Amino acid sequence: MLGVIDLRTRQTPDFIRTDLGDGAFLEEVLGFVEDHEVVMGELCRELDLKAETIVLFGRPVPVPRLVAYHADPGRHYRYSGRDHEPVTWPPVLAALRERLCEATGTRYDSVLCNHYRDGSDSMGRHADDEPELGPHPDDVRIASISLGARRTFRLRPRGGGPRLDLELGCGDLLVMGGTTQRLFVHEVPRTRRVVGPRLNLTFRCVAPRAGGGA
Ligand SMILES: O=C(O)CCC(=O)C(=O)O
Repeated sequence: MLGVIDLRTRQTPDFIRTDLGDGAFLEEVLGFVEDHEVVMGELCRELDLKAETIVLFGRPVPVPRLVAYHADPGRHYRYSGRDHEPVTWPPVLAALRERLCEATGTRYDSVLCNHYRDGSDSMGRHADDEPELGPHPDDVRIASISLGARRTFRLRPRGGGPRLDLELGCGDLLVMGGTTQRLFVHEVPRTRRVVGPRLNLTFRCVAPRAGGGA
């Protein structure tokens, strides 16, 4: 399925599209955030980043990264077994969202922020297919902006097959679209390399919860 991976074609002057087969695709803009040092500094100060725990086999286990969830009113999000209330957008994050929505043509209403403090922080294998993202996983478009240290972003076909490693660098934008969430899982593995902090922002479109305000 991934034999086409080197056949990259430019869809617009900025977006590099990678066809993963069977309707799954990635779009990347390298260096989408040019003023990344300023943006990352402000985000680290202003985001609602928190250490979280999840319950595994009945015991609380620390999540290996800091997490924040910012969203429009009513956009609650349940993941890792926890409900996340929408927290308002700090100005720097709101400005980044505007830039992203203009570039992608998608009106993102929420963002999950993951702060990897060093190489021992990670994200486990999963797909972004929670019910809040809509009834049709093939319509889900996730836009991910990476800031700080370069880390490996790994995709694996759910049905087995070769994995695809992308090295996401500072300021890069990655959009996952089409059937990607149905056919693939993704992760950010731990690394023994000495790496500095990394902030990743995954912008999403979340359905408003009934009675939760719009
Ligand atoms: O940090 C990343 O690049 C991936 C984050 C991610 O998989 C997620 O937020 O669902």
